[in-house]
Amino acid sequence: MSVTMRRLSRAAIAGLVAAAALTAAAHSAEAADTLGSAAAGQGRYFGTAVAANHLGEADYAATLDREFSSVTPENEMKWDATEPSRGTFTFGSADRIVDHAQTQGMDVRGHTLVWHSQLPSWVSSLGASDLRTAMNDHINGLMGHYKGEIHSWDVVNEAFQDGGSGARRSSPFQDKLGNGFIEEAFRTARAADPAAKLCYNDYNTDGVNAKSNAVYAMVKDFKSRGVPIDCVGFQSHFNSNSPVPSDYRQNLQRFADLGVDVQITELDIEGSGSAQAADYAEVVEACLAVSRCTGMTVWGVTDKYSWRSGGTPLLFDGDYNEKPAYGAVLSALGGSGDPGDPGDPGDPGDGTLSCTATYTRTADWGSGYNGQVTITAGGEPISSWTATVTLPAQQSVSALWNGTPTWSGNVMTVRPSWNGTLAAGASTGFGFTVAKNGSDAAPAVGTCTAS
Ligand code: 9MR
Repeated sequence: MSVTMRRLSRAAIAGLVAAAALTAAAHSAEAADTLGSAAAGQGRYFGTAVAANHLGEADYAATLDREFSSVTPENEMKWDATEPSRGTFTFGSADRIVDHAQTQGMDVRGHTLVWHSQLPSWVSSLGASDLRTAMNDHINGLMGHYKGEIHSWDVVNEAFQDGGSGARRSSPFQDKLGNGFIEEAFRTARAADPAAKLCYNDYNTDGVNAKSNAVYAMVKDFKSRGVPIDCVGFQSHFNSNSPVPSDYRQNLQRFADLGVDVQITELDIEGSGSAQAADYAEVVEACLAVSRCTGMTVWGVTDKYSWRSGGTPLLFDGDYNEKPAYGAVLSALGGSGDPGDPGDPGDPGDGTLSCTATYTRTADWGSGYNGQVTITAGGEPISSWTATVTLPAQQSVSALWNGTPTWSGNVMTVRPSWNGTLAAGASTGFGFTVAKNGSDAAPAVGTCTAS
């Protein structure tokens, strides 16, 4: 689609956008009972990553449209999706997301212009001078197509190495263009769409550490020399190996003090139940405590489509039920649940019984291992649960505790032995011992059902 066509289509839906915005405003005036409306009450946006190929799924679209006020295309604006061969731009999937967001009155975050990953091989094989031209052409191509339609762009993504050195990551851009590529990308981006906020985005920069210190030094230098940068994105992918840092708020604040906005751009926290809920609340509270933290984005709508789906890191389970983490975020945002509202499936009091099942390997001795499945009730108390575990064909289970299994081929269906009754948000679990018989693959845990 050409830039001109995109502008025409935007004009055509302008009326719809205005109508949707009015509806959203009326809704938030009634009760801040969704993430987006509660965040708006705090002067923030609450967004999610979105995949174009799920927009046709009714529950996905309904949850997205009800709860979120901003979207980030999860993959559709990346270089491999938008310029798979030089000078040929393909915007179909990204346009679907942007059009959907606009009809719902949502903001759009652009992700991402210059990144070493999801980069077509034609880019990596260019020589320095051609690469510089290609980088600027790519920025101009994307930002021109969406000019005036993107709230914030992740101009450069993940340009620093992990670990203690604070060095730049090796990439075609870094290796061929040197440190100056980041500055050049930001200058090109500012000229391409002066209305968009220009962000640097990275992970493992959420606390004060060598990597965040290096990004901090770069932003400080950019601000002192007038290089155009407006915001820093903190991806915030957390799990037990990389928990929410205790100095998270302090780190956000020190960047804000440099004169840039900060945004939480890809939040997800592996886990379940009240522990996961508490971690989510901590992140939201940190953002709200920093006046220049302008919004938060979770990295997906539902656990079932998360890039870390095994870790159930999001706010809605695979059946779109609100998890305890959802309630914790909503209440940290100052919102209130609305029991009985048919628009809020999974609210306490709505009668929807649900549970989630998450798997971890707790021990391994080469020829065998122990697995543990944690069952967590959703927003209602439950009296029983059922979880399925599919074992790799070679493996066999020699023992199982705290559950009652029935077998069909290599699929084990487990029901409670003594531990069926769970309060809302409470957890139990069962364990089992497996002989690998030559296969080290992990079992697959299916959807949990509650009664
Ligand atoms: O969630 C994205 C996943 O669908 C892709 O396969 C993956 C490929 O690189 O990228 C994921 O999103 C990443 C984001 O673009 C940048 N920060 C890390 C995210 C998780 O890997």
